[in-house]
Amino acid sequence: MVILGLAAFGLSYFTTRIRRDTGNASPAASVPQETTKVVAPVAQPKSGEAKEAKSAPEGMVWVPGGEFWMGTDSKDAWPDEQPAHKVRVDGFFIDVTEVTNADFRKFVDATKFVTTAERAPTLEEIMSQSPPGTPPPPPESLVPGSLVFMTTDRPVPLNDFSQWWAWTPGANWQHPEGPGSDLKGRELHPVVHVSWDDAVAYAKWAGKRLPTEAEWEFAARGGLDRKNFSWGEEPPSLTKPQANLWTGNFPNLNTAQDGFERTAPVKSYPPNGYGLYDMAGNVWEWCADWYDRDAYKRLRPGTVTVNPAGPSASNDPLRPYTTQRSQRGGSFLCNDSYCSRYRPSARHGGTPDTGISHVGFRCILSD
Ligand SMILES: [Ca+2]
Repeated sequence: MVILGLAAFGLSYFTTRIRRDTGNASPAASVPQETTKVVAPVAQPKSGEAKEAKSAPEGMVWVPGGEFWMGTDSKDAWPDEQPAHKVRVDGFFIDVTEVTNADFRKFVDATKFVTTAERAPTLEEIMSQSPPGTPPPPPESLVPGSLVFMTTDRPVPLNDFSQWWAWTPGANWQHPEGPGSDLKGRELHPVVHVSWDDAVAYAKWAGKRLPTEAEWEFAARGGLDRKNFSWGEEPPSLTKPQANLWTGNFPNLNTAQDGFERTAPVKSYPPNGYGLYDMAGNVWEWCADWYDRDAYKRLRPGTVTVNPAGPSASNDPLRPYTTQRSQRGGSFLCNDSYCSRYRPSARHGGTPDTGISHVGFRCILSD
């Protein structure tokens, strides 16, 4: 709901994001530091691991635990991705795809759950995460809704995000572009306009949970070691697209050369080494962790962090009045001229009560 407040107050949320994104406009180029290798599990498979793999719940695969380099020191890295550091995670089952509209429909039908975007925000919720002195929004603006991406009709300065994000009353997971839009033909597209709170509620209903950032990144790398992308080192291809990104000139010209202008049905692009689809692009995916921009910098060099569950609190000096949960994977809006965060180490934060038209999630299951 905070998103409404941000829309009304000049979208400071997005100011922050754009400031960061446009500060790193160079394409994500190759950053190989070592030859490709599959990261082997650091321990012998647990007893029954083979059995677990065979009995994977429907729509999930088993990702064996292991040790890997989390983050990156690539020249394309954002400060929050640095430094690369050793992490070990236990094995887990993970959804092969992002949670789809059909999946989410089952949850809503079973529970009558009402998402954040379908509820009117309160003034208190908005003001609690606004800078001091922010004037309250007009009462008539306190209606259910969400932010929807709108292609502009001409090139616009990339520091003026209000050009392409439109506060849209009535936009929610069932109406991704607002009233008049629906999910017909999009049953297998990832659900969007879901807040972190919504994603957690779905996961609990499904008997699963959101992945930690470490689990998500380990899975996204697909067994490759220190590669720039979830598929290796080759940059995104227009002839054999590896992911649903933004092709053309952001935000006014989307050539959809990768096949899709907005979300794509899951499994539209090749899977990574673990058989996981859309770990790059399509929609950002919520993770369990609080977002801490400086989390990696606090680690003691030379140590291996085991099963990190993230910091105890959110931290982002660029957004001091908000709390944020982590998002990973980038979206169909990612373009190297604007946001190259479809790399597996790339990170992002979002207020947990905010859904938007390019953020979804997937779940994992572990002991
Ligand atoms: Ca696309």
